[in-house]
Parts: sequence; C-alpha cells; structure tokens
Amino acid sequence: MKATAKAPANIAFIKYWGKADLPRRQAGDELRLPLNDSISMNLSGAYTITTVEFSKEFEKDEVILENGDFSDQEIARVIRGLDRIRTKAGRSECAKVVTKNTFPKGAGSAASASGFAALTLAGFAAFDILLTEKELTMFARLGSGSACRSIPDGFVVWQKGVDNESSFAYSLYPADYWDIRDVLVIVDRSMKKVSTTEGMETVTTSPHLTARLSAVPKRMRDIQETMKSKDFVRFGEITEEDCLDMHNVMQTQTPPLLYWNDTTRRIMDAVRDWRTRGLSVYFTIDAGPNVHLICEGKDEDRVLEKVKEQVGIEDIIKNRAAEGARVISDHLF
Ligand code: 2P0
Repeated sequence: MKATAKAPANIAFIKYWGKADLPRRQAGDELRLPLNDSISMNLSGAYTITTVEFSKEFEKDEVILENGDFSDQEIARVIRGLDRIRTKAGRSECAKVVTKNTFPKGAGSAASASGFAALTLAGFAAFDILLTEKELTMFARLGSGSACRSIPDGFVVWQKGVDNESSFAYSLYPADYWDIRDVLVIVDRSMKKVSTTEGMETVTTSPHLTARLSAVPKRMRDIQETMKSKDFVRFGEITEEDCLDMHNVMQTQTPPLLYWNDTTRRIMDAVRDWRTRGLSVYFTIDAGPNVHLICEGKDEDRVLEKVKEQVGIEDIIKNRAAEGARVISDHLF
C-alpha cells in the first residue's frame, strides 16, 4: 500500500488571505474556507514529491522531509492529513511519509500548497481509493488552503464557497493555454517568522480588509477577462494590484506582517523601471520576501538578464505553467 505523487507549487494572481471559518478553527474543526475567491497558476519548477506507504507493520506514523526538517507542529499537521485520509478510507494502518521539495520551505513559495496536494493524492492512491478531482481539492484544502489549487491543471480558480462541499478548485485553462512565465527570485531562503496560518488569524484587525473584500469579486472577473483575451498588460496590472492590496492588509494587521526585505523592495522598483524601458514584466509576492516576476515566454530571457544584475539574489527558479498533481510511478526513494 504505497504510492508516490508529484504536485506543483502555485502562484496566485488574485490571492487568498483570510479565513471565513475562524470560530470553527478555534473550536478545533477548521474547514479553511477562504474569505475570497482566488486564481493561480501551477509552477513547473517548484514542486513536491511525496511517497506515502501504509502498513500494518508500522507502529506509528513517520514523516520525513528529505531536504530539511519538519517542526513538531508541521508533523502533527501532516498526521492530521493522514487521519482524514484513513477516516475516508475506513482504514487504520500507520504510515511512512517521505517527501522532498525542489524549493525552500516556508519562504513564501507555497511549500504547504504542493506538500498537501502531494500528500492527499499519494495517500488516497496508496489505499487505491479513487476520488474525483473536486473531492481531492477539498481534502487538500483541509490540509492547507492554497493546496487545493495545486491539484487541477494549469490556471486554476478556487471558489471560496460557503461550506466544505462548495469550497473547491477547478482548472480554468490547461497549462499550455498561455505561455506565462514566473521567474521566482529567491532573496531569502530562511523560514518566515510568522506562518500564513497564524498570520491569517489576525486579518480582521486590518482596517483595509473590508475594502479588499469588496474589490476582489470585480478583480476576479476582470482578470478572467484578460486571460480569455490574453491581454498580458492588463493581466499583469491586476496581478500587481492584488499583490499590493494583500500586502497592504498584511502590513496594517495587528501585529503587522512585514514580509519584504531590502532586496524585495529594490526588485519591485526595478520592475517598474524596466517597464518604462519597454520590458513587459510584473511582480507578485506571497507571504515572504521572494519575488515572482511574471512575464510572457518571449520576454523571459530579457527578464533573467535584468534580474541577474541585481544584488542580494540567492537563487532563481524558472517556471512555466504546469499540470496539476499526478501520481507518478516508482521513484528515487
Ligand atoms: C495565496 N497565500 O493565495 C496566498 C498569498 C500566501 C499569500 O495561500 O493556513 O499556506 O494553510 O490555509 O494556504 C498561503 O496560505 O494557508 C497562501 P493555510 P496557506 O497563495
């Protein structure tokens, strides 16, 4: 009873920040229903590969991260994910989970998204349980909200919904629909000090949250229009606008969440400067200092050339749009 899955990280153009079911979470029954819809693209160069093996021989669950360490809290969260899979499958075997990321965990590059998408897929596959894609997105969401967007292919919408069944993700377009690139610029590999789960708990302390939640529905409609017509400039503008809007909420929460560092700010300024010189590139930033440079395939080489001139860069991960999570056959472990 063993299976391996590969799942991509995803970058959101309209972002998820804040949960609607905080009282439930406090009661210990978190559904991770988001306050707003979001839209993302799976990343070809940033992914997680996870093997789950269930066996009667195992006396306890074991969770191993091959290239790093999990905290006790993170291991407990993975085990809660295994428990949900066991409950659905009507099984009780303990598991060995071995996982590996191609990118730094906790640095705002969505390791929990690819991680819980891969765990969900591998876990159900190990028990030979076939779920629909929609059901898989719901189970992945219970592990980490944004993980639901790493299950379907390409460009993905997460519909916020009002309960467990109505909050799921679906593919809007396949990966080859539009040649969008994400040049992920790592400016700090260390773990962020405040996790996204913790950070979202105080979202309602921001005086800007109400304005953000009123703006997002139109932004969701508008960005989907730009995707339909492949209007890259407008698409980039909306992406940047939503990123700044989300960070405005984060920065005005109590306590404030200040994720950017000097290099982040320098790259944001540089992007604006490159645009005035005719290079069509936009930035977006998650809950960390790393910068995602969004451009079309034809401009990627120029973007790479430009960004490599910047100081303070630790790594660059090139991404195209990717398919969603997949069960893969035997592998390295
Ligand atoms: C996003 N982020 O839409 C936004 C942008 C971070 C900033 O989804 O508590 O790790 O596990 O549901 O999914 C990160 O939030 O939070 C996230 P939990 P998650 O990509």
